[in-house]
Amino acid sequence: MPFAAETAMPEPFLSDMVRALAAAPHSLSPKYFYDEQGSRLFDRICELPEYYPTRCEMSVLRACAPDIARHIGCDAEIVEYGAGSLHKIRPILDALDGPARYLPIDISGEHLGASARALQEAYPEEVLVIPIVGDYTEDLALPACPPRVKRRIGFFPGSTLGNMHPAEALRFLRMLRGQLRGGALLLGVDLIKDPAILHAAYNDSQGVTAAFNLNVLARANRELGTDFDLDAYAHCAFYNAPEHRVEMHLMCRRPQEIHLDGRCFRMSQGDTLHTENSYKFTIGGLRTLASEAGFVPATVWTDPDRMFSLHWLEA
Ligand code: AVJ
Repeated sequence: MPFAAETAMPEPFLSDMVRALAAAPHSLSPKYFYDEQGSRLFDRICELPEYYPTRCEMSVLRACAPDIARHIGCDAEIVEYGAGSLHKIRPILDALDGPARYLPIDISGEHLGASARALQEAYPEEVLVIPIVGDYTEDLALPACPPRVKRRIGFFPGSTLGNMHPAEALRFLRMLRGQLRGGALLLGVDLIKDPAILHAAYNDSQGVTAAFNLNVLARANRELGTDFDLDAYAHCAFYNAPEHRVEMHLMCRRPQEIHLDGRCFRMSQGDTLHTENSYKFTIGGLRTLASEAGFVPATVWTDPDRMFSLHWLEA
């Protein structure tokens, strides 16, 4: 029964939103972007001309798939953290010569279920797809490996690591190392580059990133019964060079009262809800971070323009 995805624990969206509104500076985890609507908007972001990370990472994955497949070997189990639409595993599956088990973990259950079914149909022989609905930032108990599986390979593409503060990233990598011991982690991270390129990637001309950012308020209205006036908030994204990160905020354009859980919260004009950090890395900086987490950094693959990097980290 590969598609009886395990039911996720209810997420603490309500308590996190209350906390975000109660204390300044207001900030909310970017994981709340990814409901059905948000996951669809994110897929559209990945197609935008300005949003280079997905394209660059896919080009590295395609170009280096044979070498990556050699690193993985056969009879491996691949666990993808925050798997989304399951596009990125395809070049790897195409290049693998032995059978594999593939465990995509994602918080958006329906999106994952549909993507997992499509992938399983496309690779009926080559791979067994076992979707897991859950929050991969928590130390989920993964199903035990069958005896045939030699080692577990983590796959964490998309520079999602960049959503975490450095201390949090270190803690998360340590947890992954615990899950992958004896195997390896294939980690994709975005690289520091011309701030104009970074700025454009998060301020696209079609406004899809703005819609993605604002969707978290729409989601709160739908799921928590808040009364955010979406029109009163502006998408705001910029590169914070000293911190090496792109920040996304929702900026309040006029004074607001927000009702939630029997309480009333106020936001003034110019106040922001900080919705995401997207840290950018140097290759050396990432390797140092990985070493601190207990990994042994090995091969690095990049595109010719060094926009994006994929790291093979022995666990
Ligand atoms: C999927 C978290 C890597 O930070 O670039 C895209 C999400 N936010 N546009 C990123 C995102 C705005 C993306 N990550």
